[in-house]
Amino acid sequence: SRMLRITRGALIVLEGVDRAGKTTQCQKLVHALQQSGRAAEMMRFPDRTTKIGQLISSYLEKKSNLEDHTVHLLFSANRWEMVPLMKQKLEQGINLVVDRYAFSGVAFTSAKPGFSLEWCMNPDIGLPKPDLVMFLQLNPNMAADRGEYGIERYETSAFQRTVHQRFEELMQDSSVNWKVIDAARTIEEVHKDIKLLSECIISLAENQPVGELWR
Ligand code: ADP
Ligand code: 2DT
Repeated sequence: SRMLRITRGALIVLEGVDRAGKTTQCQKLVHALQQSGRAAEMMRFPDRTTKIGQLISSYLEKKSNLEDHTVHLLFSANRWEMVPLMKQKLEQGINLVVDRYAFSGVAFTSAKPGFSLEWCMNPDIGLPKPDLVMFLQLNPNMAADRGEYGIERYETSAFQRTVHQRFEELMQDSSVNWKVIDAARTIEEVHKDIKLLSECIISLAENQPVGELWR
């Protein structure tokens, strides 16, 4: 027909250890896409604004304790509760730039003793699959140079090293479109790479349905 077809937006995720520059780069990417006339919005996980997000936030701030399996499932539920909104925005042609996703979920919980990668992945199977996951690669020593670790849970160099190893294992999975970005450069240099990769994937994604993660 001669009706206008609205092409879908792309789901773009930034992952990496603390201090790698995820938030900085998500904001710059959204801005750059908007400047070039594309609809783009940022999201982040955990989304601390929902009821589930408030439970998570209180846990991360060490104001409450939660059993390890329980908190893992809350992080996953915090993604699932946003899925209807995410799908709606993608269908409306809005590109979503997401600061952390299921990969952080798996990397952080599986860094705890007794948690397999497989167990951790299960609750996130079937989430909207990112068209592109950029891993901001930065060695933990350089990350530590970008500022003191904060007081939140998980913010210790020993734990972050294990998290980094788990991310390396997740990146072996070729069903996910991983791109490793050298995050040890200037903010502008890193941004240039991220923008180029994102523009490419936005064009490619237009003609494909949104996939299902790990299925
Ligand atoms: P993340 O979201 O991955 O934890 P942020 O974007 O919050 O990282 O950045 C952490 C800190 O490092 C901030 O102070 C930020 O200004 C700084 N930073 C971000 N990218 C770079 C970079 N490429 N070089 C130097 N410092 C950076
Ligand atoms: P920031 O808000 O500073 O990114 O820190 N985390 C995150 C998990 O343990 N599981 C998850 O599913 C997600 C998305 C990473 C959030 C902290 O919570 C951790 C750091």
